[in-house]
Amino acid sequence: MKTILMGALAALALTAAMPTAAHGGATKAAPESKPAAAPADKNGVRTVELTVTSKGFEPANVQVKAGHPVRLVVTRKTDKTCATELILEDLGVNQPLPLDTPVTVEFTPSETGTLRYACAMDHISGIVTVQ
Ligand SMILES: [Cu+2]
Repeated sequence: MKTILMGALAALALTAAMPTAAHGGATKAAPESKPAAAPADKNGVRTVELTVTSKGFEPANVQVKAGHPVRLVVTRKTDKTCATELILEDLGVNQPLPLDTPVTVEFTPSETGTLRYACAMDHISGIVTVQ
């Protein structure tokens, strides 16, 4: 599935992130203890992994840099949450979060500040801090 949304910022695209390994088995160990601010890869894209657990979005605050592309990889790991989608209003993002399936939200923040995202009912939220 591929969805292109128009947003206030350029180069916003959502793609389903299919892991290279076949999904469905419990074979993939998730790196749970990554620091919130991941280093940029060689293409300058900063990949930030988020999970949705019964506690909400984790980590709930990540830091990125203005003018640098960001790739959020979001995996919902529980059904005990109302966060079955991620709404990032400032960017026009409304991304469904299928269970145990990483989905990718890519954008390039143009200015410093904070981008707030939340579930559809705005109960559970997190922040991307743009520096
Ligand atoms: Cu909710």
